[in-house]
Amino acid sequence: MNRRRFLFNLASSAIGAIAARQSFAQGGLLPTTQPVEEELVIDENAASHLIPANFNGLSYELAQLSDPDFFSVSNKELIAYFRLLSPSGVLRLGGNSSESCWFMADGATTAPAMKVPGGPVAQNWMPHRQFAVLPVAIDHLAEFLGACGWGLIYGLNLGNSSPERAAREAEYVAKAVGDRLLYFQIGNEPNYYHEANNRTRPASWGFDDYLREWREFAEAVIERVPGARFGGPDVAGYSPWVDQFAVSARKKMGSRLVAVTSHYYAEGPPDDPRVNISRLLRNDPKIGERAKVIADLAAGLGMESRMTEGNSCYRGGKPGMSDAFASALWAGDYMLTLAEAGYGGVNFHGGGASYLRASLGGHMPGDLVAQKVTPAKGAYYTPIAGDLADGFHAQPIFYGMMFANQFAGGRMVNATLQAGDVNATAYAAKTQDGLRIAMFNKSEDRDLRIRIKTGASYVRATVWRLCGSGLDATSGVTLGGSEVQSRARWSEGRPETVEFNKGMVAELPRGSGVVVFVSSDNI
Ligand code: BDP
Repeated sequence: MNRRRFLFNLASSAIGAIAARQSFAQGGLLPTTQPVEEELVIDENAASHLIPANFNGLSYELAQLSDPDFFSVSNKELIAYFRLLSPSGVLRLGGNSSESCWFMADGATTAPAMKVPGGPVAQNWMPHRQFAVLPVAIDHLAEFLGACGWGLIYGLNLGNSSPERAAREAEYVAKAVGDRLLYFQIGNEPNYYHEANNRTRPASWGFDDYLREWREFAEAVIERVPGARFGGPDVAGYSPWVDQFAVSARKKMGSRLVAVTSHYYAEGPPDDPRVNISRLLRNDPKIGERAKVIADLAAGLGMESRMTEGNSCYRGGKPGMSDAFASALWAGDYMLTLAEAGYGGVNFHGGGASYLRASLGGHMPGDLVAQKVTPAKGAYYTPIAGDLADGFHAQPIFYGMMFANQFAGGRMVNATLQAGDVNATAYAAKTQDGLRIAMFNKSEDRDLRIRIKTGASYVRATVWRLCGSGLDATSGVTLGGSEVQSRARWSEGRPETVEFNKGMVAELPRGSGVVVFVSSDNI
């Protein structure tokens, strides 16, 4: 590319920055200011973790299987959305509802007894009804996964089931899903079982009880599925159970235990007025630090670490935040934080509103907030919204997941951003064709101009921007200049291409992200 074109592109990036500033400013939010000039230094020699091709993932309630037409090859639209996210992602089924699902192996199988906890319903956040999963739903799921090219993590009911029931279900799943089954999990967030708003177990129930029960289930599964593999403990938050389980279960199960898993919700609950976009986007180094402890522990024991469930705000998400552009920036940044820490994958929770509501004991507190913002729609954090009747569409967080997935298959390298006091982050990975660089400006009032410097020489770079008209915008999000259209149609808009020898200058307006594809090729 000649110098004139290079300058034109730099100018058009600057125009992009001004436009973004104006649109935020037009909303009456922010004054326009000069961009802060900073530097990003990339050291390609300091290569670390490989980001697996199946890094990207979704998590759904197991109860979603009570509709055998949902995960089915006839649901072509959903397959297209999955494939747009990743050609080789991971679907995790579980959630609170997995503790009230039962496998109806045949016409003679009856539902297990349902323990509805006592006390006021308003204070109980576990399902109050059961969901039957039929063999046909598993058959359809297997075909669906084949059409998507995705793998499966399947959650068995530990809360309200028996080892024998779990084993029969596991046997059917293993046979139907075959190689696409990565592993089973047993129980969803068992570290909450003893709590007052769960009560799946008595208040005195602890880790040793859990591990004993978990093993009984696992042994029963192994009897019917000799090659069964497991992940766990699938607990909520930064629980010490993660470390305890990794060490003790690995000791007992050996190489059958393949993954250390847990959940992370950044904020919550939605009806807490302190939960807002600024808090979601604030810089929290503890997330990466804690993730690194788990990833290192898992790797040291020969296992993968995966965040099998999570999102921006628990209890269904917060309208105006979890379904807004801020969630795209949060998700992209969070995924790459975990990739840098050595995680093998991340699954964002979502799915049909009715199943999520049921998973929360019939509650969806975001509705109370939504009355002021948007009409109540259900699960506010879901990456893919909609249903079979009305069709599906990509929510803002979906774009953040697409963005971060550009790093899948790459190897993280050192990226040091001098961003002063601006809330910004940067990541880089080596790929077969060169280098990928991601930057997020999570500040609400400061634009950045970043001078990127690399050790090696390259030829050119293509830039994709992650943009929204405001952090609270619930529509109009774009990646690479384009929105995801109906039926998951998306293609990169007019490419922004610049020369890249040992660096370039990138404009990074407030509230935006950029992924730079740096290539050693001339074409
Ligand atoms: C998790 C549960 C999931 C819920 C989610 C939420 O596993 O079933 O839907 O919380 O609170 O703890 O949104």
